[in-house]
Amino acid sequence: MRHPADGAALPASLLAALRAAVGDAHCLIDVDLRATYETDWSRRFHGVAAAVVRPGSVDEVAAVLRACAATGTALVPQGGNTGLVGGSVPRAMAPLDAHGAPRPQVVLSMLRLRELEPVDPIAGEVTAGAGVTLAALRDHARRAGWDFGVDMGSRDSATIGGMVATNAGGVNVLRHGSMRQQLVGMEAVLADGSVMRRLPGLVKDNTGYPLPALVAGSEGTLAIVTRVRLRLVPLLAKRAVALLAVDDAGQAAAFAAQLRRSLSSLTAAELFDDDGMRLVMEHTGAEAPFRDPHPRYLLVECAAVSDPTDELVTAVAALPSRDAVAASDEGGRHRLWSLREAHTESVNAAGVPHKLDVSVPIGRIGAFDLAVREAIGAVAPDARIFIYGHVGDGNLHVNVLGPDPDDEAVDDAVLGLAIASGGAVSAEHGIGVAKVGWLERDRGPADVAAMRAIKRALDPENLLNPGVLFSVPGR
Ligand code: 2HG
Ligand code: ZN
Repeated sequence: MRHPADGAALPASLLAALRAAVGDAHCLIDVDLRATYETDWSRRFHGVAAAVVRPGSVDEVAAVLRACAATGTALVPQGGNTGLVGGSVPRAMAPLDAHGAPRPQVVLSMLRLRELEPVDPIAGEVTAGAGVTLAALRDHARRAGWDFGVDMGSRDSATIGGMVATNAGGVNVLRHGSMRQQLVGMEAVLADGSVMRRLPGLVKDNTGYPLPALVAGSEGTLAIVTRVRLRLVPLLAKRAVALLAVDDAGQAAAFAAQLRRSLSSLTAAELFDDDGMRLVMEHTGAEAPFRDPHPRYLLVECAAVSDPTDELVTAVAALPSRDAVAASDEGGRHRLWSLREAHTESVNAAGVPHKLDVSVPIGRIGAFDLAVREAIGAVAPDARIFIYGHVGDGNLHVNVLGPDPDDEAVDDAVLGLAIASGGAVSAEHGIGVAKVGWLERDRGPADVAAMRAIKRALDPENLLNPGVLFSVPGR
């Protein structure tokens, strides 16, 4: 059996404690068994874990945290490992202890916490374990006549715990909000191994600080989410999708706004460019939706109790788009959606991308889309640029292929422009390790000091995901 090659060795007493906590079979130290937990989905971020532990209950999570706390071991929580900012894999440079020695990093895989309770039909809520995938939750809700308000392309792998920890957004934010808005309660293990449990399913509960809302989006730095209580939304089974060819991102945003006003059934408004669509077509073999290429595309979806096709087609026809197609049968909707949803895998198949997930005031999306291409061209003239995202809520995913993964010039150009445009350096993917240097430039010193104070109060030894959000000394 091969063992970690990293300098940060796992003390024998800790290994014994971890094995006692989760069982030998779920404490992985063999190099090959650890491998998939050590590299992120984009292949841009990787590090060495001294061990990967796979607890099967909240008590086992608590036991792991107590064992790591006793030895100052860093914990890297991981769900489906679909994050895109390096927050769910070990740091490439292990964090150092007070004596300057590398601290071992243990990956805490939450995939075994898969319990899904029956839907509460009166409250319209469900309690789900952190390791339940989004697809499993959605199917479960639908079987009970409800739906879940958040959806995204990585639904088969992304887990509910990871999605809460990162406050994931996805394609339906303009209708239902992001993960934080779905939270009715949470169970989470704190750094000292104690358990915060707020799962009664109360829609209104103003009893003290809203800790679940704070843990949501904290990227595993404040607590380990083990279970959540989630609100469900009505199941709107009739759907229609339209794809509009447009001049630019500004026109896409203006059309999306008009559709939001005229269509109460609108659930999504997504943007992509022609280079992205060609890449997707090459990668997936999809057919072109229009005879001629167009600069940008706007994909919109409506969902309702009764068929929304007519109202969508009427509203789209009233817009001066370059061209438009619509589909309401499942195959046609899927074909149009996959032109947008297959962007991430298509970009990944073409290289190791720089992924800049930025938020921009919606009214400035058109100007930003043009300016950011120029800014990237100035620092990386040969780069391939693909810009897609959730135009209905101002979230663009700027993907750049070409520059070395460690070359930060493109990241600096894009993120600097996002701030200068009144936007944010992260819309939905988080800060992770990728944007640590940008937290203070975006939020300002007072804001970050308050965040650090919260971190110190809840995790004084910096055990939980060190190196994410805030920089720490590394090797
Ligand atoms: C999406 O909206 C995801 O498809 C991934 O947030 C974005 O590939 C990306 O950069
Ligand atoms: Zn997205």
